[in-house]
Amino acid sequence: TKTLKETLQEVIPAKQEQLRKLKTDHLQAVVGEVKVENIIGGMRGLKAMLWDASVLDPNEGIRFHGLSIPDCQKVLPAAPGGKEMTAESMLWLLMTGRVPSEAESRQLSRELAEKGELPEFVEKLVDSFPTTLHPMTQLGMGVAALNHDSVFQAAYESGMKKSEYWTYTLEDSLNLIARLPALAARIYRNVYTPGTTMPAINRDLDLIGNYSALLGFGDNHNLTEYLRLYIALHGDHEGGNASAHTSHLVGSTLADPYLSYSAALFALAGPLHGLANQEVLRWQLAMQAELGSDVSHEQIKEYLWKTLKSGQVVPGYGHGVLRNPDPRFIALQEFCDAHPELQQSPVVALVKKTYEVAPDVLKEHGKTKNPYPNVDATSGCVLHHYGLKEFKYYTVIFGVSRALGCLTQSVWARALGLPLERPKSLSLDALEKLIQ
Ligand code: CMX
Repeated sequence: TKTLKETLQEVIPAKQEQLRKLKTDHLQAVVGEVKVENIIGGMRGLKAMLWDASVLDPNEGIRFHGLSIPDCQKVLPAAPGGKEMTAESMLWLLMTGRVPSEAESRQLSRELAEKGELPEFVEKLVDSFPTTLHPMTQLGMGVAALNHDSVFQAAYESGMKKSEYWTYTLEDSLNLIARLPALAARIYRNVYTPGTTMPAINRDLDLIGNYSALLGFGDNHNLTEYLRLYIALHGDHEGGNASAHTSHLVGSTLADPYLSYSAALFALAGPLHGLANQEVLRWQLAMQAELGSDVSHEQIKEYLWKTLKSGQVVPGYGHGVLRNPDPRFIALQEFCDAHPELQQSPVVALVKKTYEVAPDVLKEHGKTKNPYPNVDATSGCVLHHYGLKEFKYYTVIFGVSRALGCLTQSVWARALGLPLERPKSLSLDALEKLIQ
């Protein structure tokens, strides 16, 4: 069985060659045009980044190296005793473009478990945060502090060669992914279950099996399985989304993976991006509190209009790229359909009922280009049902997941020698001059 690093060593030369050919033969080829719309419209639709691990189609949704979500659910190895794909399997696919064997996936689980302990000073740092500090702020700060042990930074200072950048970036990335469960779980325990004792990391468990146990939910097999699916699905969503793009930009300065991923986490912490899953639950619970649990479609419709008329967005709906229901939303809904206990949950039922009404209301409202749900519309209600009710924590779970894609790209950016990112900006006057 090869390690992840050995497999990467095998696949990197072909990609380097692909890039070399583009550089030598096609540097001047035109792939699109820049309109004023792109410049003042958040660069929506502008083809301006290289990101190999996943591509987002507006209608079909995400594909990871060409594999759709249902494909991944079929071929990616699950944890022993489980059915859902693991984070390690997804990481292996994202990094190498290959589907790992069970043995490869298990070996990676073992490697990550062995690296999973936090340095003591980071434990102390996290323990010193006020419990009122938002869990995402705590996560971003904890990740940034882990750069104390960055092997990339140390090797850069001692003069490593460019061709070695990716190996140190990989080592940092795996160390960071390995430590995220302990960091994220410590934040949860400090804020929500203080005084409880965290178990030690179990070297025979997968990353998310350990995360669930560290959080205190190790006995809940269905929640652990849900977390595996959730984290694999949220792992990557091409490069232009705010967290991925931030990580890529910061990494392009040769800041180490800890610094670039902590920056990404602060982008994820915005309500238009990852924080939406927290907002969805807050909004659905407020709806439930106002209308009771047995609500009609008509009542939900009125509640949606109330939200819209008060100038707020409907959280969990709309997307910068997608123009159909998000296949991640559908995969999580299918998880609900397959688990009878979730059919009994009033919040899961409310999310489903909202989905039956919201697209038509948003179409009539007429603003959003995509009236359909994104993954955040449903991801929180299942956590809530299984007892992970503290919705301010939900984006942290997203943050544990998105490391898979962002750090994969960090490794590839170094393997391909991608340059510092530095687009051209224009002032309003300069823009006006250009269009005269
Ligand atoms: N409810 C109400 N209005 C919405 C809306 C929603 N769910 N989604 C978009 N709109 C509005 C926008 O605010 C914008 O209004 P203005 O013209 O007044 O500024 C208009 O519709 C056009 O927006 P768009 O082009 O369709 O959407 P954007 O690409 O600009 O933004 C997104 C995408 C996700 C920020 C937006 O749909 C939104 O705010 N959704 C709610 C928050 C959310 O669920 N975010 C999570 C996204 C997934 C993720 O990254 O995790």
